[in-house]
Amino acid sequence: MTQLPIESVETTILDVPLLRPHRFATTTMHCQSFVIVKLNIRDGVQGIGEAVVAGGPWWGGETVEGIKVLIDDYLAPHLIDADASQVGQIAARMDQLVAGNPAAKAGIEMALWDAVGRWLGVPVYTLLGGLRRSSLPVTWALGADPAETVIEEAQCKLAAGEHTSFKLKMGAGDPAADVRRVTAVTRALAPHASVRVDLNGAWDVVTATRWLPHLQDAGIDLVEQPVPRWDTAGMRQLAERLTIPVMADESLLTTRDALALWRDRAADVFALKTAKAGGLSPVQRIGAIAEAAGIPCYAGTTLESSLGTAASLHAFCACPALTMGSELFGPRLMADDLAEEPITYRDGQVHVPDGPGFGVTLDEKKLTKYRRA
Ligand code: MUC
Ligand code: MG
Repeated sequence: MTQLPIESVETTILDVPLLRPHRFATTTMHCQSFVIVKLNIRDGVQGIGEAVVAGGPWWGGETVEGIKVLIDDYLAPHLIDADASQVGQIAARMDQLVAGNPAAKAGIEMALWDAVGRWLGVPVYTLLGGLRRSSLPVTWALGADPAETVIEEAQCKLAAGEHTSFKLKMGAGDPAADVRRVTAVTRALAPHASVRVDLNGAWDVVTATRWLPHLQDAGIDLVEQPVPRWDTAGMRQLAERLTIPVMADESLLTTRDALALWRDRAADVFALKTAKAGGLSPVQRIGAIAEAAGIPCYAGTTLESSLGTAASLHAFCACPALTMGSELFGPRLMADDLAEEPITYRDGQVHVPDGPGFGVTLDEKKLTKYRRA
């Protein structure tokens, strides 16, 4: 008996300006775009999801424009009359219909969970096994900008008592100059702050072997994805050579990736992300492998709004292996918030919202304001 028949699926692209440009190794973001997914279900129940990429196709190959077409033309027609309470069945069907495209699938899977939580009147974390923690520390991500720029920004965050952990983007330009930049930042912020780096796979293993020991000596606490996603042998070499942990991000998309990374001892820490995994259930499955393998996990960001951040928090706060904190700073980098009541950031922590579904409500006025023409 179909409990929650889906009557229609609406997708809307939103473009929200950032408070400052966010510079990666190969591209710079000035605004974040979202595909807001509305699942309209009989009896007025509605589930909201958010599909997001990190500022364009450079990270995982998806774009918000492609996500909208994929959902509208290839997934939504198969969702009509499906039972939204059968999240796993619908997710499996999506995998039959479409290979890859985890961010698009995550937007729909998220909306399914939100609808079921609202229908039952419970927070989604209850449906995922309950909370292991109700908040997560938040690392603030600094762009691949000059040392003085990022030092000033980090010192403002430190002075405000908002963040004591910072992630530096690097990998753009000459490695020696980049290492000098990161060393200057690390020395300027120590001992009041933790600094880690994310290379987004920009270096080869020879360059990483040459330069990462210098950053380790400078005092960084962790290195994320130093070499390309396919070079898990290089990740293993670096994990064996360094005393600071090596975290897998681009190398870790699926449960199979997680098993292989553990088997090959190719990462000390797993970065989990709702968008790259394909939703909350895949995050839980990867988290379960990490827990069995004794590999601690970190809650990564794809620069979600308060909506996507809330959804991710429900999964991350219910995940036993998620002991390395988060970088769920997205809503604080944006010039406006898409939720009627923004996510709570307090004392350097981000707090999972309570209330049915994800506990946040899409602000329809912002949907209108930021809707792409
Ligand atoms: C990542 O970890 O590669 C999105 C924002 C950010 O600072 O990093 C990316 C995701
Ligand atoms: Mg990363």
